[in-house]
Amino acid sequence: MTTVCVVGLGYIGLPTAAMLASRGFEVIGYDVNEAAVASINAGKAHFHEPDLQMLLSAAISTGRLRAQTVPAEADYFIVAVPTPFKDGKKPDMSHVEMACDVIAPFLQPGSTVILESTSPVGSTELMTARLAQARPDLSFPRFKEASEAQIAVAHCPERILPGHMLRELVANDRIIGGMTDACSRRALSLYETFVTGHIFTTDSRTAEFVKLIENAFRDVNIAFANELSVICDRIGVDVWRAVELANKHPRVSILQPGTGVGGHCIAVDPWFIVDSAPEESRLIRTAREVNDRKPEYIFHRILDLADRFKNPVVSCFGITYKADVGDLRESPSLKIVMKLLEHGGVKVLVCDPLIKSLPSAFCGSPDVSLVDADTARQEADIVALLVAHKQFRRLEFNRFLHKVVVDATGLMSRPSDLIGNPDRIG
Ligand code: SAJ
Repeated sequence: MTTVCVVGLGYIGLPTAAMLASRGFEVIGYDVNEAAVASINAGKAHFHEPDLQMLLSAAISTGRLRAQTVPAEADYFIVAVPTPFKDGKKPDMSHVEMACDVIAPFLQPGSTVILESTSPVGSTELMTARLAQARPDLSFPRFKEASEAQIAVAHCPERILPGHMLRELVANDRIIGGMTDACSRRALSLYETFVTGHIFTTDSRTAEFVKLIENAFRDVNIAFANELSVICDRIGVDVWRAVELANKHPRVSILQPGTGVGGHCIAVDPWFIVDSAPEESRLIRTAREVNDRKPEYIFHRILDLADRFKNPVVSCFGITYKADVGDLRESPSLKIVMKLLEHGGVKVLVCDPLIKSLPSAFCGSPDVSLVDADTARQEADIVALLVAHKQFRRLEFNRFLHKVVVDATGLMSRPSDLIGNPDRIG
């Protein structure tokens, strides 16, 4: 029986572990978070993702997956830990380093270590060097050198989209970048058991860069859309209609403006490119800055409109980081609500069907409460449409016409089948 140790049971590691268990592997999930480990062993996912709960329950009940707070010996190690940035927007690789230190004692001749976390170029080589230093008794690959080593190391960046993770885990094409061709082949033998998309192999540095430019590409394109929305406000053009019509051109496909870019990926990864080549990454840096400025811009628009009311009530529709996902990480809409509360002088009503309670940062504030859509509409002086959840696409917007509306989503002006689906435009 082939064993896989998945290091990090978060948004990427847990779906991957459950998927591998469903394919008949014996999977040991390792995480330092004791509460998450206990919840997983009880068959309960510690975050929401469509179909994950079902897959996890089956994996636990068949005994193919178990979670623990120590790693175990395995044929494959998949490292799926966070790679955020630290001060100065520099990559923080401490979780990957810790993962190396903790799995090193469990490596055995024939083990393959795969880094899935999005990482700066050169990380797989650094990871290999760190493992080699911890285990001088084993032979490790050297970048692009032909000779075979006992341990294989490769990068296989995750590509799955929150909200569609389990489908994309299987269907998406994958890139594998081995330290050597032999390493790529060993990693390939694992992924080809469950990936139905194409799997392309390359070297580790190229694979690292490919992942970074995928997310930077999206960031730059969203920044273009966000810049257009600000220009359109200035010159009095409906940005949604303009984008829709521009996209009728066969070679134009503009993304959708919004409240900014949230989540733990697109708002972070482009900085890894900027850090590696600061002088040369002017467009990528500017795109990050344009997207980061968007929540501030929307906050000021709301504030300007609030001026005309004595005790303004602002109803914010949506605070998660994107449509149809209950994840608040780095949410631009959440930042807007925070800024309104910090500014004071406004009462904020939050309506978001995907969250059960307000984040703890708000607890105790008398100026904010979580309400249903009817209350949010009825009590609002200003309606701020911040996230295009599908529940909001069904709202009757003619009932909002007497309200002052700030629409960052296009909910009020776009055809409903295009909203929340930026990849199907025009
Ligand atoms: N957004 C817009 N306008 C758009 C599209 C997105 O404002 O037209 C905003 C969203 O509201 C959200 C942010 O951008 O705040 C990011 O959302 P997203 O759906 O573009 O991407 P993520 O962060 O959920 O997932 C991305 C994906 N990368 C790409 O599409 C290139 C996913 O495939 C990656 O696996 C993931 O990053 C990751 O983990 O790297």
